[in-house]
Amino acid sequence: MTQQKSEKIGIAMIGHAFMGKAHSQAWRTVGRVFDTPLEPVMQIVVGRDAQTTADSAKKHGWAESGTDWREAVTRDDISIVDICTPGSSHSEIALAALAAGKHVLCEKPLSNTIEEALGMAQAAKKAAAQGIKSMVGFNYRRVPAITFARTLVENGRLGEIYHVRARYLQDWIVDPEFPLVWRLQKEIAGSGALGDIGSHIVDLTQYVTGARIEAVSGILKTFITERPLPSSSSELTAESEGTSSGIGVVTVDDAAVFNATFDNGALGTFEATRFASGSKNDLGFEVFGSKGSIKFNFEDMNVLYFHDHQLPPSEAGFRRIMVTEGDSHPYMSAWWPPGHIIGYEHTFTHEILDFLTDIANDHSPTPSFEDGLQIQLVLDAVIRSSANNSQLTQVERKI
Ligand code: SOE
Repeated sequence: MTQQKSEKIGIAMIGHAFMGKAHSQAWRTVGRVFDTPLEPVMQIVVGRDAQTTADSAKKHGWAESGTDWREAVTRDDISIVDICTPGSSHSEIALAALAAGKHVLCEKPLSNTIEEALGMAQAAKKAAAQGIKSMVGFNYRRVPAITFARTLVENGRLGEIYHVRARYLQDWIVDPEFPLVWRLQKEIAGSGALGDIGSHIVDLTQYVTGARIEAVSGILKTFITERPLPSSSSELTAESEGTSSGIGVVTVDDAAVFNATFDNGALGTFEATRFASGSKNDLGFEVFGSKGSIKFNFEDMNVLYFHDHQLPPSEAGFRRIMVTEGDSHPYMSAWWPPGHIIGYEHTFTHEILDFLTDIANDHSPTPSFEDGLQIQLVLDAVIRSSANNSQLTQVERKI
């Protein structure tokens, strides 16, 4: 099903916290920077509390606000549902939206359980036959330097891939007095650092290398097992509500480390932690191959380091490439002249540009819900490995 150029397309966004803010920025900006094939209409934002959602609508540029997502996803003036809620509600909302014939952009991770992720992937595949598109919001794929890294690998510039190393280091909960927010509650978040930030580095390394993780050996750790309950009831869960002492139990991992084997023969090492004191959002990866290697650090996100191993040893070493050349690097022609760098929020604009373009051109967006399911299966294998003395554990295939 293709839609005509510059046709308006109504958006309903469910959830308006950090990801809702990032997505709102992208919906506002995409048509003002890129020649989008469809003109997004920011029709309604839905949240749990009427007043805070109305305030968010006004601040972030939504025409309406509401508290009933079931009503929003069935409206005739809505064609895209953008899910920006915690993982516990992704499945219910996505299944309803797909059944209503809406295109769905769903934040990562796809869902908190394999069963739900499988159901979402199956529903998305069925809806795709009717021209309905769906995508998972792994936004870092849309960092120009990361898209460029994938191009280098695809063009054979790294040759045979031997090693993949990835990290995602944060430190926002090192303080034991940090409250028991929803990201630390299994029934809402599904898992801790593993699913929240580990999912990003699983997606990125598979995207850049084009390979898939086959088996893992992992360790999960919860450093601080109890925390003060948050003041706002919205952050409380059934389990923690009513706890007399004002202290709740942390039910997710604080850190995950795992080794991996890829189906292209490469070895992988992964670290995802919220206890790397001093590291705020240190996402990085390195890929080492027979003909060349790359290094990326999100804290210097406009740069990719590339080593061409075919150069004479006298010239060997990692070159610092500014990935800002509009004529040769992805997305950059729409922004600024070379060297005028972009930031975190631009990745969401690129993600939504690609989603709109795929809808308009009747192309299948990536990462798909099937890709999201496969990532959940990798995370599930890490959990099973950690529970089994870090035994090497096969990633199940349910696709
Ligand atoms: C919290 O760890 C978080 O907001 C993640 O949920 C996002 O996916 C990541 O991009 C930034 O950190």
